[in-house]
Amino acid sequence: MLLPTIAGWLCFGSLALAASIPVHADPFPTQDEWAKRQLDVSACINDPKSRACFSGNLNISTDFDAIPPPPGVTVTYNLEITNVTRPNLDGSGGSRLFMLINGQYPGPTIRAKWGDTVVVNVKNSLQYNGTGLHFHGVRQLNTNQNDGVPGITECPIAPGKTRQYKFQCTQFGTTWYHSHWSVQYGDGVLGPLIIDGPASANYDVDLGSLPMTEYYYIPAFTANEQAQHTASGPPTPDNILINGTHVNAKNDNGKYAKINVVNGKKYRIRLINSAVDTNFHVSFDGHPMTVITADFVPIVPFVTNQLSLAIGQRHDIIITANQTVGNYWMRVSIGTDGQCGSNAMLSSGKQIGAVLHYSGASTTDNPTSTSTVTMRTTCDDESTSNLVPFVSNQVPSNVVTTANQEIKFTDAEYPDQDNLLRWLIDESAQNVNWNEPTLRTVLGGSTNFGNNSNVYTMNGSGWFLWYIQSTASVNLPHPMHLHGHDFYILGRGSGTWDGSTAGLNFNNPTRRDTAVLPSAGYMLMAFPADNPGMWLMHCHIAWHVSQGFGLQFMERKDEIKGSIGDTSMIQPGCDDWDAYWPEGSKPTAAHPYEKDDSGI
Ligand SMILES: *[C@@H]1O[C@H](CO)[C@@H](O)[C@H](O)[C@H]1NC(C)=O
Ligand SMILES: *[C@@H]1O[C@H](CO)[C@@H](O)[C@H](O)[C@H]1NC(C)=O
Ligand SMILES: *[C@@H]1O[C@H](CO)[C@@H](O)[C@H](O)[C@H]1NC(C)=O
Ligand SMILES: *[C@@H]1O[C@H](CO)[C@@H](O)[C@H](O)[C@H]1NC(C)=O
Ligand SMILES: *[C@@H]1O[C@H](CO)[C@@H](O)[C@H](O)[C@H]1NC(C)=O
Ligand SMILES: *[C@@H]1O[C@H](CO)[C@@H](O)[C@H](O)[C@H]1NC(C)=O
Ligand SMILES: *[C@@H]1O[C@H](CO)[C@@H](O)[C@H](O)[C@H]1NC(C)=O
Ligand SMILES: [Cu+2]
Repeated sequence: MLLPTIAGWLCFGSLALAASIPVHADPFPTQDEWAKRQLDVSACINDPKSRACFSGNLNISTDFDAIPPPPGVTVTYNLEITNVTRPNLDGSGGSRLFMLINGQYPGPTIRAKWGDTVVVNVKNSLQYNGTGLHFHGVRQLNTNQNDGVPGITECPIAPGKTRQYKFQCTQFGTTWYHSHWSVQYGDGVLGPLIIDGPASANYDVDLGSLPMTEYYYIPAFTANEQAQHTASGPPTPDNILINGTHVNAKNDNGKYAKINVVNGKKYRIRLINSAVDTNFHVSFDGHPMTVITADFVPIVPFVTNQLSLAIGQRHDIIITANQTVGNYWMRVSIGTDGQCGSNAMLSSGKQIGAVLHYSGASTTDNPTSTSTVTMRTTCDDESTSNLVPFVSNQVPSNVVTTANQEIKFTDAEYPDQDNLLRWLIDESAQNVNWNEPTLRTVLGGSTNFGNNSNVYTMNGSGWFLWYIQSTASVNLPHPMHLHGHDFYILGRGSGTWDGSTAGLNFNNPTRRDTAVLPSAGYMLMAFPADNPGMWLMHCHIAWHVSQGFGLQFMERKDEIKGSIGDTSMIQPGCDDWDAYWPEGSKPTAAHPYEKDDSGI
């Protein structure tokens, strides 16, 4: 199905080339060098000089879409979601409502190895909200029922109830998990997810994840109400949080996140944009970044002094601590061009970012480092020309003539409802029914989905090309995220796609799970129908998916039931939800609030 053009070890491994080439190859070999090497598999361990190896014959040349890893061990996490009132995380004084996992922000890091099975037991201890956890970018191969999307793959977890999620890690790298219930992750229900595996460049130390978000002093549910009405529009964030902390504009009680390094070593840092409405660009003073992933996909390493991340995207980077011992700024700039966002910190005069701290340097002084980098303020993600997948795959060019399907994206404003804004997919704002998840409907043999389910059919096992064409009157770029797949970006641009293959890339195009649809433009997304299920695709601006910017693919409907295994948890979950929130019910003492958005 996915034919590697760079043959990798699959084809060249048996050639008796220089058997004497050591496994501990430094500098890191190029793709071609990897392909030509005959390595001693038993010696191929993942250490600072051989990060391409993992274990056995699993390595960076293994196509994880084509070859699932052998099963590893099972790792189990127990997560409890509670609503709490806490002081503001940037030390600005005052407090606000949060919804936290095990009482912490960000939530606990879930960590497993490539091939392992992750089990997550979730308890909803919120007072008045449903919940559900989605593992962003995880392929969930043949486990659609564990994708964690209320109204699509499950009923929400009712207050006081529990739910177990279980999936195998067929990919490796960095991601995050978050609530997919309305805008709830904006109030704190999220955490990093790391799957250890090989890498496309060497490093000494893995520093773990660095989630970045904007920060509001008001709860996300309050901000969401404002964002839905164009008269007010989305509120301006008050600050940002990097790894859960930042200084604030008002006083100096907050603190910058510290990234701790020792002179002479190479560090891997896993950057995650976990925001609800903000595009970030990052740069380290005096420390160029070697970028090794685009979402879960390992890429041919490239070196840059600034890097862009749209919401939901991840980039793993390597920096070398080879400057004079001291403190250096990690600078973060915010996408503000074309009205894609703002932040109250921008006018504070304080540096937005974090501190790269060398062992031996002052632990109290802020950096005095300077930068020659002009930070971008665009609302886009990293250029696809920089993001070349390490395992090279071809997209069949006839995907353009056989299966391309347009998704028309527009918007509507309702003056009689206080200028309510809705985003429309082929004229329909998505609105899920929490009581009737579409997966359960399909498993029951029906396709009688509710209005505004926005279901698109993918029959058969071939390649599909979907293209989103935006002619919305409110012109904004949108970070589009697909569940259950990485998609191949054949092309994107402003204006209207003319339907021709001119300028499209079929030869190892960037593939990832989130990419930005340009303002008033188009994006062509190709992927094979190799994972039966009901898969959401949506804008990852939390306000926008809440306002209807979502659809779902019904992929190989007739094979879903036979391929996804145990679905016995769905009905009890729905029974619990129906008891808490009967279908069509008006607010009650138990659930005092209305559902007034898409539900996801
Ligand atoms: C690397 O992976 C490829 C594809 O999975 C495999 O054929 C090859 O034997 C592996 N090589 C080593 C040294 O592990
Ligand atoms: C939990 O949330 C409710 C409102 O939804 C609030 O009344 C209650 O005080 C919250 N509990 C805490 C500990 O913040
Ligand atoms: C969820 O809880 C928040 C905070 O208590 C509240 O503002 C919101 O209305 C609730 N949503 C629903 C649908 O109950
Ligand atoms: C972010 O914080 C976590 C928890 O304290 C820590 O383990 C991790 O190393 C930090 N990330 C970076 C890149 O420093
Ligand atoms: C420090 O490391 C970077 C990136 O690895 C490299 O480009 C640069 O030449 C090194 N600088 C010094 C002073 O060694
Ligand atoms: C769905 O839409 C149709 C056509 O607009 C309408 O007649 C019907 O009442 C709607 N059903 C529900 C449950 O809202
Ligand atoms: C998909 O297959 C079903 C039969 O399972 C058929 O009813 C439907 O029309 C097909 N849809 C498309 C878009 O090909
Ligand atoms: Cu959007």
